[in-house]
Amino acid sequence: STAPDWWKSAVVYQVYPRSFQDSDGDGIGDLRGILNRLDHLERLGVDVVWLSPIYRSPQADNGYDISDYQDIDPVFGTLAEFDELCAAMHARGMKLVMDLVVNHTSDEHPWFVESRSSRDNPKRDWYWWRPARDGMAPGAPGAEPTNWESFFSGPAWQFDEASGEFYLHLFDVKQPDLNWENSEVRAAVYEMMRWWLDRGVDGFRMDVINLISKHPELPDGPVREGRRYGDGFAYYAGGPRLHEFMQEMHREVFDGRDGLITVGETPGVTVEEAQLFTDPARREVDMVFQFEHVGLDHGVSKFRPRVLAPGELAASLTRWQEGLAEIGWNSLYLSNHDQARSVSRFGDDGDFWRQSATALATMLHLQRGTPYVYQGEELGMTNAPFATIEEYRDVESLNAYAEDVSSGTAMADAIAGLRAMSRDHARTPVQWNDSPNAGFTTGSPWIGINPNHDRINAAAQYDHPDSVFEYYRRLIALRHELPVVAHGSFERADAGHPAIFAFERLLGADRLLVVVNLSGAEHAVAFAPGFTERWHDAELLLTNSVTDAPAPAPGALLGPWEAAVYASL
Ligand code: TEU
Repeated sequence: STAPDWWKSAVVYQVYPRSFQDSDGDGIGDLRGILNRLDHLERLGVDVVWLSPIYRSPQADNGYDISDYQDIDPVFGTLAEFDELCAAMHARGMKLVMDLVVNHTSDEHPWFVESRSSRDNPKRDWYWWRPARDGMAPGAPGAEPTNWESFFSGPAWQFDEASGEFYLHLFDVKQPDLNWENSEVRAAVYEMMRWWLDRGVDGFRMDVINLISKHPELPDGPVREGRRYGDGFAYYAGGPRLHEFMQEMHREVFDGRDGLITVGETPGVTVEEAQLFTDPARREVDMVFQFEHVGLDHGVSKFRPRVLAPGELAASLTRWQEGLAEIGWNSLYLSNHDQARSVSRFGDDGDFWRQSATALATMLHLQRGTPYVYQGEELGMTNAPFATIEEYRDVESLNAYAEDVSSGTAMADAIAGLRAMSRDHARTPVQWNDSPNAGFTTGSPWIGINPNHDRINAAAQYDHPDSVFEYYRRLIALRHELPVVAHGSFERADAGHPAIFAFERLLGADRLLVVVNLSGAEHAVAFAPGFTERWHDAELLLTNSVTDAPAPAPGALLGPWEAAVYASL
């Protein structure tokens, strides 16, 4: 549809092509594999498919290091196969969103090859080049132009012997940051974006788009306890020209086109900044991925996680529901290719696996915003039981492990942090059936397949009324059927025990009440004043309970991970 805000009642499905479906037996997922699985996506009822990068890439960061923005990497297929997939999705009424990774390129991109070739190359200023600090010897500790730490451990600057300067890479050394201060860079990016939209693409997910404007004076950041480098986030994110660039991009790329959807990935964004990004009057992006809830369990660092207290997740999501209630729009997600599996991380992948997977889905999909389903989340896929460092593949995880080992900060169990938080948990192949390779490949998979695919797989869940897949299908159908789900207001309704998360959605006379027990213990439901009267005669619309339907009345007991949705329509 091309109604201006069609994306408010849409559900987006994220495919990580490398791990979705292999069709040529090389153990790596590919475009033809996705084509062969479109029935699964249509059955689930999703409206939009976001593909993680499929462009030509050395795969240093699994495709988030791009060496040709306008070609498909041979490991995934060809441009002709892309066109076939795009047409097939459109034929089924699905839209296709590409991953836009333009804060940085691969160091093998021709732009960077030219830029590094000499200090007076015309493309030198397309990247961030700086001499060693204060004329220090480049190899001396602290010689880097700023003290910033990379997201992937170690310094964020790499010395280039040939041209005698350092270049900035906020991520891997093979991912040099583009210099968006340079209007030639911006023009080249916008031209590439228009080329994809002209080819039929329906929008973009914009990788770390809040990093494209940096504070040009490049100041040092504070060095945190136990860290070797400084935290430069305040200086390399949310810079002074960020919204200027976003509005220029909208004018140069999106103006005059309709039916599109755009989402900015903005690590560390605040509610106030998210309002600036998503206020429609500002013509920047439709929504952003904020990171508050997926940062809650980070201890002193991501790989030193802490256990959340009951109610922390609900409180964080409530802050964002309230923060963008009047201006802007939320994306709704718990999973993606960078986050450990939500049922393992926020639920219970043991005794209450199905119950907690469906409770989390209820809580997320019935909030105000556009929900994102990450491949396998609709099946309740869990973290992988990787027991040795050799089973990990992700550059972020491997670098963090190497840093721990080299700096002697490793814990007794040197991979405890990876076991809990590695991005690889999200990257094990989708579990299609209980055959040896889960139906993912006829070859040997690039990463281990979770052994629990013998019981957690799509074939075992299709048409089973109590399966996670069928529950997701019903939730997605609700968003398409009831305007109150997409357009209703949000109001927190619970009181009493913090493990109970209840909220009301209102649109005119239509009302929904969502009540979820986000814990493994039974708790009484208590409502804030004013809700009790409104909900004494509610009609049960949906529950994940396979036994009894809990009444919404205050004092009713909700079993472990029980969720119920009541309606007055
Ligand atoms: O992720 C950016 C990002 O913030 C994550 O790397 C996150 O900070 C990290 O995983 C800790 O949670 C985007 C892509 O989604 C990611 O896959 C890429 O590795 C990264 O940018 C660089 O392109």
